[in-house]
Amino acid sequence: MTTITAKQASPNGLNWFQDARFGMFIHWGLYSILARQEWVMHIECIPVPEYEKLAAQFNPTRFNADEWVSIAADAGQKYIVITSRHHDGFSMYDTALSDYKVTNTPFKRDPIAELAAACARRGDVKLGFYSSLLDWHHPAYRFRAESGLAWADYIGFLHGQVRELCTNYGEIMTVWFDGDWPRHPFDDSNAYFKPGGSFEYEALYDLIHSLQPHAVVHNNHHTAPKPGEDIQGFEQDLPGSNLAGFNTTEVAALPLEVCMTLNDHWGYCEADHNHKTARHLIHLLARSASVGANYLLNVGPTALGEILPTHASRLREMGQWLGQFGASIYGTRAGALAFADGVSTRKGDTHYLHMLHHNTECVTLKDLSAFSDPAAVRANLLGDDTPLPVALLGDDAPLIGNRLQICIPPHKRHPHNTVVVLQ
Ligand code: FHN
Repeated sequence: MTTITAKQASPNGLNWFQDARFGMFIHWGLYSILARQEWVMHIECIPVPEYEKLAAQFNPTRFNADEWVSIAADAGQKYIVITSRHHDGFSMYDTALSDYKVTNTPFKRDPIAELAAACARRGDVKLGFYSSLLDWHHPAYRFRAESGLAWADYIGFLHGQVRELCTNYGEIMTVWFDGDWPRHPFDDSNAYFKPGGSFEYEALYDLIHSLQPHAVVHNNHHTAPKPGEDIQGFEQDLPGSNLAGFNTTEVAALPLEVCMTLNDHWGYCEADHNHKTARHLIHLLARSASVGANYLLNVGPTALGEILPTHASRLREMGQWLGQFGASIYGTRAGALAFADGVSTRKGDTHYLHMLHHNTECVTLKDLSAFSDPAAVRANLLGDDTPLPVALLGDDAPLIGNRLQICIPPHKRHPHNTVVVLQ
């Protein structure tokens, strides 16, 4: 009997993902105890036996899955992607494939099972899992010579964990892989990053698409998408820009997702107070949506299981903006209108202008090709539906040609992002 393997997420899954537009990324693990970000084991050259001792200290007594899911929901985040196992190799769920896991700590509980139950209770936030391809702890990844294990043993572990994640926690919306980066020069300091062979992506992706037909497969390798990957991701950059220095890949014709830290680190970093403002975050959300990308915004909870109050506050403020103007983000696709000081999104023949500079009084649209009849365009303020006058200019400056101009009175502008609807 031939096994039917799905080669991509279902159309429903892909559409749901693109409509969702805004998610919460969570980096949480043993590294949260040291509070010096998720790469602390590598950066501080902590030997495995030393790092393993952290497991005996992990007891997030303030963890409350319903609270985390409510923070995401109140922020307007439609999904959560949480680290099931990061590069340090510690599993944050009750895996049957390793004893190096959260249920073997003083905490004893499975926080991912509790998050899955909390998402199911609410019904308006879906859950997905981050899975690190590299593993600084697993004997079949890092210590094959000493352990006598083979690369195939690690592949069995990796694929086995993905099968657990796709089987034991209900319907999930993504599996988000990370760690297979051709950019890393494998020198002595990181030779143990080097994979011992293929990750066997075709079988891995088929496994996901077969067990979770609506889940999108994402692999954060910073190169052109491979067969079976449903979305293309950009890390710390908008699609097409490369401030981070490793986003040199062409933007593919796939659903897109931008992932970013709220401050400068993914895992909890006590010294990092460089938290982005709500205004900047709302702009990043709008800019991502304007190029057809989701915005996956990260929080790094503490070892006690708390999302930082500053991060919760920023997310609440984003939720307040989305409560008024969410129609310009959710369910939209890349914008068709270009103008100074802002970006646009669209839903069919409805266009949303995101005015990102508070002191911009008027929007001028020069490329009117998106309108069948520019003279019939109507403008309203999103939020209170205030009608706005639309001037079709052209005779006054023949060299510039026809253009539409919409002006918004100062008292009607939002301090962070004023949205005008054109129909
Ligand atoms: O090394 C990881 C890092 O810790 C974090 O998980 C980010 C999230 O996109 N991905 C890798 C860096 O590219």
